[in-house]
Amino acid sequence: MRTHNIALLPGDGIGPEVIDAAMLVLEAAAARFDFALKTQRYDWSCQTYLDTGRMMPADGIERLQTHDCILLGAVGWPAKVADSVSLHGLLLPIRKQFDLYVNMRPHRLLAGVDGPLRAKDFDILCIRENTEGEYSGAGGRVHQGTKAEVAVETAIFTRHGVERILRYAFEKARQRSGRLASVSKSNAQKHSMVFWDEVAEEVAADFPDVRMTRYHVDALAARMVTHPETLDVVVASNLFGDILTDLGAAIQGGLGFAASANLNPAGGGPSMFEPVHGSAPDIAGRGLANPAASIWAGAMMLEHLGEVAAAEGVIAALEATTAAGQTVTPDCGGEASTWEMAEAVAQAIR
Ligand code: GGG
Repeated sequence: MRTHNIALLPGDGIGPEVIDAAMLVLEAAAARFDFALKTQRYDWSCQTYLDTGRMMPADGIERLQTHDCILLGAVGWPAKVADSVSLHGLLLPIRKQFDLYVNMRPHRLLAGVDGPLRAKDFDILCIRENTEGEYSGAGGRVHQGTKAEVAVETAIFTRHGVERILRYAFEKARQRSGRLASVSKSNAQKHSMVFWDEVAEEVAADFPDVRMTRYHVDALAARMVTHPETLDVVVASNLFGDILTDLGAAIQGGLGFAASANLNPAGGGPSMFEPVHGSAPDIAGRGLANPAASIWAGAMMLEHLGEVAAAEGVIAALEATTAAGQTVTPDCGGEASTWEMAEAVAQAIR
């Protein structure tokens, strides 16, 4: 039997709940579609940081390397650990170490889910650069705590990094509608974003069948709200992509629905799948979290593992559950708990 070796990183807050919920569904899919999931759980979190001074052990990356994929819940416990510590101690090093340079985030309305927009017929695939740009971590602070304090955060854009994310996005656009929106802010950021636009034009020359439109990020954000149906594949830098995909989550009904895949198309290490949402400490442990995003992320993982029929089965079951509207969490107007909604999705697969 085909066996896939998965590292589970539940993390903080609602992370463990949504990962348990996703695994309930993925196990149902494995049983139905004849494959096995071998899982290893790593409870690396802000609690690990408080106990050991590190978000993950020194050999954490080596341990993750042994798996086919990583399924991550959420990181962050801002009351106890600075968000910058949790992000730079776990999520960002995994993306960087495994060179997961593509962060792919689909935005569409699941059946039965009402987004806040009048336009319902949108299907946007955001491709976010995931290893450099504004999240490079380069910079520093001097004269801390004085009136002369200075903080510098350097965004690093390399030709290698910009070109490869654009090429990936062009390929995706070619497979879909042939339309690509490339996002920058080259009127204001005259070095990095002018460079982004130049590389985008160069890459575009290799894809004559794809119609690329360049947008400034502010204009693109407005268009996502006013005319989302005019957009298909959107490619953006790390920070712009992070912000735009929270907007994408909002228009698809909330962060509880937004899933993501962190991919290295060249392979060589595990790819990572995660809901876009954070740890939501205010609702942690209460069964209120919507498991749709982690289930959808799990489906993306199955597709990546070659289990395409199972991935489609998971999405179909999730949509059957949201369309029926009876066993959904309070953010979708229901009264079900995280686990009950996941159980309904799993039941629809079985
Ligand atoms: N589900 C993963 C998570 O906890 N994300 C929180 C977050 O702030 N992520 C920032 C990022 O995706 O770069």
